Amino acid sequence: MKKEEENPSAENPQKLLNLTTKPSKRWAAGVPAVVAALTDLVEEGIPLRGLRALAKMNQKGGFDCPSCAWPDPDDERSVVGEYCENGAKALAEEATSKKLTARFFRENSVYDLALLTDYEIGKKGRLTEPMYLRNGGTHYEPISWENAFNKIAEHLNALDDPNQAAFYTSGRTSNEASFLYQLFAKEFGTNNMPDCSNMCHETSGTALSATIGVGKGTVTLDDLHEADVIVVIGHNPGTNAPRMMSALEKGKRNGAKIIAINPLPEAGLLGFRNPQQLNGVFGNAVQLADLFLPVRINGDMALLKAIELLLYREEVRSPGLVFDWDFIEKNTTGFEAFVMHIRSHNLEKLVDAAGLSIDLVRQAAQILSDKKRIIFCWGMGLTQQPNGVDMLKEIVNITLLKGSIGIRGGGLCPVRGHSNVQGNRTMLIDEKPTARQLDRLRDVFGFEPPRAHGFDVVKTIHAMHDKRLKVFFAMGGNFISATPDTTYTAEGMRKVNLSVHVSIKLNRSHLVHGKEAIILPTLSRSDKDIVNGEAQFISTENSMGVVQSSKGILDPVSPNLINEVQIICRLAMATLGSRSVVDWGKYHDSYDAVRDVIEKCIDGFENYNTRVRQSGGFYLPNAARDGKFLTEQFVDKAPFTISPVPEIQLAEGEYLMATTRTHDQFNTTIYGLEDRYRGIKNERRVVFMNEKDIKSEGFKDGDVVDLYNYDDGIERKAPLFIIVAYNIPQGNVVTYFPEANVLVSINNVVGESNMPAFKFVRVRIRKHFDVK
Ligand SMILES: Nc1nc2c(c(=O)[nH]1)N[C@H]1C(S)=C(S)[C@@H](COP(=O)(O)OP(=O)(O)OC[C@H]3O[C@@H](n4cnc5c(=O)[nH]c(N)nc54)[C@H](O)[C@@H]3O)O[C@H]1N2
Ligand SMILES: Nc1nc2c(c(=O)[nH]1)N[C@H]1C(S)=C(S)[C@@H](COP(=O)(O)OP(=O)(O)OC[C@H]3O[C@@H](n4cnc5c(=O)[nH]c(N)nc54)[C@H](O)[C@@H]3O)O[C@H]1N2
Ligand SMILES: [Mo]
Repeated sequence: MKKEEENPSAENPQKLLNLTTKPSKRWAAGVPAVVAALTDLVEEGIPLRGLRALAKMNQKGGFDCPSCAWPDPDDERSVVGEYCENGAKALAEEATSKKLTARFFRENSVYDLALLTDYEIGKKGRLTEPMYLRNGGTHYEPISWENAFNKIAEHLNALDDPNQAAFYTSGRTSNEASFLYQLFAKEFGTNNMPDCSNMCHETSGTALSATIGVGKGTVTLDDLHEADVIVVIGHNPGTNAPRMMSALEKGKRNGAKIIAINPLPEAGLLGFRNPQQLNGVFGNAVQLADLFLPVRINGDMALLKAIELLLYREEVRSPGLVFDWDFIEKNTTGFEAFVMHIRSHNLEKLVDAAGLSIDLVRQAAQILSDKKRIIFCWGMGLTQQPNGVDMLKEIVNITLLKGSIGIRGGGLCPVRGHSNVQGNRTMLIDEKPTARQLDRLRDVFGFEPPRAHGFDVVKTIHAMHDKRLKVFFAMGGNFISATPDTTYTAEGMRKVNLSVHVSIKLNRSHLVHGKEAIILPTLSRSDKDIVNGEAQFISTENSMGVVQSSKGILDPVSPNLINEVQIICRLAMATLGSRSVVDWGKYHDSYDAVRDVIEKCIDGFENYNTRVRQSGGFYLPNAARDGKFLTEQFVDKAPFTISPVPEIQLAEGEYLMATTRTHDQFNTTIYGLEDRYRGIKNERRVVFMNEKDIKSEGFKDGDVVDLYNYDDGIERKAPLFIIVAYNIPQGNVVTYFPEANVLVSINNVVGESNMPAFKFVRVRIRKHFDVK
């Protein structure tokens, strides 16, 4: 067989680069961040285009940063720039003037492109026209928009059952496009709407809906400024929400104590030099965390229970000082059983399971004991654990004991990932829509939406394997690289008849594809979006429930790009034709018309078109933020919940691995090969390991090893990783996503939320012998 006819590997090329290491940093941002931000724009060849766009990013009337979902200040925006280093990198990545033309695809086979790393693929430039890969084809060829839509429609209409198609969403998609996308899927007849939330904050939504009656956080940015204690647990703000650092700094200046809980001493948790203020760029770093707890991977449940036990003991000693009795009585249920449960624990055992010293845990409880304005912020370190839902419910327990929800300066703060991932869900992109939401759509549009729950990400992958899924359509994202069990997922993807990706750049999911494949290029956040001669704006919802407008300002790289709203409308018209009762033509031409109908279908969007035009946008209602807990099952009370402390047994030579992001990537988009804060340069295939473990295994820092996982009795191997001695708890290792995804079993999921447990992977580590 010619190599071009073979299936290319679904993984990044397994070769090493040229690692150099430095000691990890004890503070984040400052001058290096400013320099890094500007370097990327220069490297993409767009210093002017880029700087002009940066000046508009996250400013009122400008566009929403395409990177993370951290909110913008309600009042003053920084004059130095309301963006961070990583926002600037995200912009450089999409605003690049490099283009992929038909010629590029003619000269490069799919096989050859798959030999490149994600980093190299991403740097090739923006997609400029629709491309089609025929069955058995080796190269993508240009296809007209019309033919592309007809081809997809043909495939969709040939299905025996609409549930043989799945419609994936990544979290960049605007509110307007998201709403139309789910409407199309439902009118077509399926709730198969897997999305990146199924790998990200599904765990938070599940835990919060069950306990406080809303699947979102309850705090605003001002709450962070006014808190007494901010706990940052399982999250790396210096890298993944750098503008959160300004809020932490302000909170700290106003007197808040910060507790950081993380197996790694992340630079952004320890200190900060604010690059948005001149004294921050050049002055001394502000110390952020007052207390750092280097918890063992998955040791958080034991830690949280230990804190609860200490708080309980303190309350017994000083009644009324620690617990908020009025709040507990008025708003909660299940307190007695919960206290009995907490009392039954042994403090030493809990502290031991958390991998911490009793002294550190006591200090944490001490900081919390007489405070009420407490905020918990969390990220993937908790949501991607097998018992993530339980752990978040445990955090809720603490805030209920303290009466911290629904007050200024207190509450729950899941730090969302993608810039509009929260908006996607509000717009009903959800494989489990509620009867109430569906009734409303039915009443507004006059068709009966499907009621059965659809596939989430993990179920989609299984359905690909079993050939229950025949068409896979993705609105953004990089399904192959973002999902677990890379080899298994790739096998599944290759079984579908057609894979379609709406994308701004080429990525691995276009190279590991269905029997036929289509790439539809689209506009990015920073691009001008002109419809019928008029500049349009879209809207998004940030991590704190603020809906605001976003208007791109850059000239698109190609005249042949259309926006996501138009792609969906044209797809719907081609597929449903006269079967449809929705006026797709109207929505195709006007985002205002889309917003008008969203207002009719979803609560909280009254006068959407007017309010979204107001400077700074508007807050969506959030009952829990107002101290009301609309839990049906518990008749408007927030329940205390009882969850077990997991018993983790590791066999001899087995380690627990968490996969994380470097400072130089946005998920599967790799900006560069550095992880500056952790002291890593020119390599992504590294495994952070405790010095003592390195020694006891007979390894040395810098040794080249292979990593193995044996879940489900299958050997999964990730070859060629370099050991880096690091300040990490014994028995734990950390690698980067997506290189290590091949090791994560598809069956290693979070209870209830069914998310892949990307931060709880059992691995074995062996020397790589055939290294020259
Ligand atoms: N620049 C940039 N910004 C981003 C992204 C990006 O890739 N690049 N991605 C976006 C997306 S989609 C998301 S979801 C967020 C992700 O943002 P984060 O939630 O910060 O994601 P991760 O980098 O995966 O790392 C989470 C942290 O969890 C810690 N951790 C691992 N295991 C445990 C554990 O058992 N307990 C505790 N307490 N901590 C643990 C890790 O050491 C790490 O510091 O960021 C968003 N913003
Ligand atoms: N091992 C491991 N795996 C993980 C994680 C982890 O921590 N560890 N984290 C998980 C998390 S939290 C998430 S959110 C997922 C992310 O999963 P995805 O959302 O699927 O992945 P991304 O890398 O964010 O998607 C990047 C692609 O989106 C496309 N894109 C960018 N902007 C736009 C746009 O405006 N429109 C369109 N149509 N396309 C666009 C680009 O072409 C780019 O290639 O990964 C998950 N996977
Ligand atoms: Mo995410």
